[in-house]
Amino acid sequence: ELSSNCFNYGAYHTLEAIHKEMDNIVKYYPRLVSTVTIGHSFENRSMYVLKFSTGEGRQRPALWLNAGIHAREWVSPATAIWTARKIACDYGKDAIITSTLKKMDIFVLPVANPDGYVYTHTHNRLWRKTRSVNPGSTCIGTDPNRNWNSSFGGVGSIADPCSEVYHGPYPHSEVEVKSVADFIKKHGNFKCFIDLHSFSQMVLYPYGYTATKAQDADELDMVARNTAKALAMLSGTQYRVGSIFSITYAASGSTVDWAYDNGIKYAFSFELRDTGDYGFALPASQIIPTAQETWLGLKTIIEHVRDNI
Ligand code: PAY
Ligand code: ZN
Repeated sequence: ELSSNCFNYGAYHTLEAIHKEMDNIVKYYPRLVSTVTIGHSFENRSMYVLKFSTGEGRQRPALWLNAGIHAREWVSPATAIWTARKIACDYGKDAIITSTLKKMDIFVLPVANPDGYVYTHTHNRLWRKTRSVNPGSTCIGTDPNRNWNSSFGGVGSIADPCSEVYHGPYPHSEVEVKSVADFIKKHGNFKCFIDLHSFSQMVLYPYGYTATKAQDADELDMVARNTAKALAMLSGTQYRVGSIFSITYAASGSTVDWAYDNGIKYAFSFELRDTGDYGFALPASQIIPTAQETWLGLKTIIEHVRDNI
């Protein structure tokens, strides 16, 4: 179990260290895990994905775990890499994970906005967006969670490149978003998409762009409630549940709305710890407790997906 490994899961890491740890996981679990480079960022960093697969065939039903789309939400990549290791360790031991991987593949993208993530280490801890250049503006970056082709440019996104919720010049203008979207469309058999953000402690489902209920809202709400319940079992952490629009605010062009409107019924977004005491600067001492409780929630979703596809 990664015995000769010196990666500390209870600390925040650079992009380089996270990518190295992904290679390390593959080294220890080569029959289960492999890496896939699905593209490159604006500044040419790898969009580096872990693929968990036990089965034959190329387009098995699949689940996508997305993290770090917003650069400053550091507990998201930290939780994703912890989760990746957990999946690898638990395969063959945990009944839910083992049976799920018999039937489905799992893809984990721990840092979906690598340029932004690096920038939060080198220049500005609170950077949110990508680092793409906006012609005609001195302001940098697009909000990748407003850049998807789902009600692009609608309510809760802003046309000003200087805004934190700038939607970008056109849908999937951000190569980081396009890489994920293209991979998922080409694959064609994703059943579940989970996007990890922080902070606020919420399990969210579509829509963000409208108050209108999603067709599957009742089922998604039930799953999200069970997810929050399971998550709270570990240490009582309370999560709120609802659609993005109803319990946060309007957000057009968001990741999970795109997933949902492209046929991925089980689309959820987590807002991880905390509720604002530390906010984005969640102390590293809370990484493992966050990842552990989140895992109970994720397993609730995974089990439901396994049984309903
Ligand atoms: O998770 O997709 C979601 C909801 C919308 C998020 C967004 O604005 O993109 C909510 C915020 C986020 O995680 O980016 C919440 C945080 C605290 C923020 O920056 O306002
Ligand atoms: Zn976010």
